Amino acid sequence: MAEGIVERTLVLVKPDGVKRGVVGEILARFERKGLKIVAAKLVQVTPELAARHYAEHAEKPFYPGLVQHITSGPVFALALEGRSAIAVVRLMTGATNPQTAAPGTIRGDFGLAVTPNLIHASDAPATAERELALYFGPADFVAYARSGQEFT
Ligand code: D4T
Repeated sequence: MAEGIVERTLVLVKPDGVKRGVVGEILARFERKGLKIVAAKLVQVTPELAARHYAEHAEKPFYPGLVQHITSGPVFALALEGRSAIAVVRLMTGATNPQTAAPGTIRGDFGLAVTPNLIHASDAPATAERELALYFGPADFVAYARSGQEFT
């Protein structure tokens, strides 16, 4: 019955989420869904790391504000693993603008403003691979079996 290949994806709870104290609530949603935490840490993003992470947006008008926000405090970086994890996490994240993100999604349930939109989630396999390598080294990943894995 299991469908979809097992993938890894990067999630960042952005500084607004960390400062508001909703890391636990966000993490709980992913755990409840059946995704496995395979690496996690609190990171103070430097301007250099922000520039590498958001290189594709460098020419966009919102870029300076985006870099200012992501470097304004710690992010909680999380590597999640599971079947179709990239698409599943994007669905749970919701649309970029929390004002139009569907209720039930993280952005739809927790926010109102687009720059402090709570979380970042990788959008494709190549992006996930590149972004995971920005925040984690090979030694950060831990292998273990989640109980109940036969149902996910
Ligand atoms: P990420 O990549 O962070 O999961 O966000 P999305 O995939 O949903 O959205 P995106 O790449 O278009 O934007 C990246 C990041 O920029 C912020 N942003 C975006 C902003 O501050 N102002 C804006 O007008 C837009 C479009 C929010 C997410």
